Amino acid sequence: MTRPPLTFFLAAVAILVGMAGLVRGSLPQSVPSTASSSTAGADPIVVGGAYVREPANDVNAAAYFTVYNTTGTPDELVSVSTGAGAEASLHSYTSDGAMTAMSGLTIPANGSVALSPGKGHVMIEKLYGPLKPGQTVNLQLSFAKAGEVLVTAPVIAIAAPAPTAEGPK
Ligand SMILES: [Cu+2]
Repeated sequence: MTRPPLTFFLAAVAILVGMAGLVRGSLPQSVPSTASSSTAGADPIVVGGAYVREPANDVNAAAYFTVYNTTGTPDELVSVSTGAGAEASLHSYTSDGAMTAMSGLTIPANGSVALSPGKGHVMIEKLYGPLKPGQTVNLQLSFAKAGEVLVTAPVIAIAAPAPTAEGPK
C-alpha cells in the first residue's frame, strides 16, 4: 500500500492555486472580446435589408427582407409577429398576381430567400397606429430550427428606394 507523500499533495495544491492565479490575472485582458463566447460559429440565420414600406392607409403594411441561411441544413420561417400590428402573416403571389398566404417559407441550406415586391412580404394587419418614415418596426421571425430572430425594420417613404440587403459577414 503506497500513498503519495504529503509534500507531493501540497505541491499539487500550490500548482493549482498558481494556475488559478494565472487565470484570474488574465481575465481583464479577455474582457473586451465578449464576442468570442462558447457558441460555435456565427448566427445560423441572418436577416438583411429589412424595411417596411410606408402604408397608403392605416390598416395594413408590408415588410420586406432577405433571409440568409448560413447552415448546411434547410430551415423554415414558420411565423412572424410584430409590435406594429395585431396580425402578421407571410404572403406570396399566385401566378396570376393574387396575394396568397404562405404556411411557411423554406430557406435552403447555404442559401437565401428574398421577400421583395412582386415576390412576397410579411403582411402586417390591424396596425396599432400610422407608420411614418423614420419609425422602426420590430419583427420577430420564428424559424423551425434557428428559433426566434429579432429584426428591426425602418419605415421607408412610399417613393423611397428600398435598402440593399447585406448578407452574412
Ligand atoms: Cu399581403
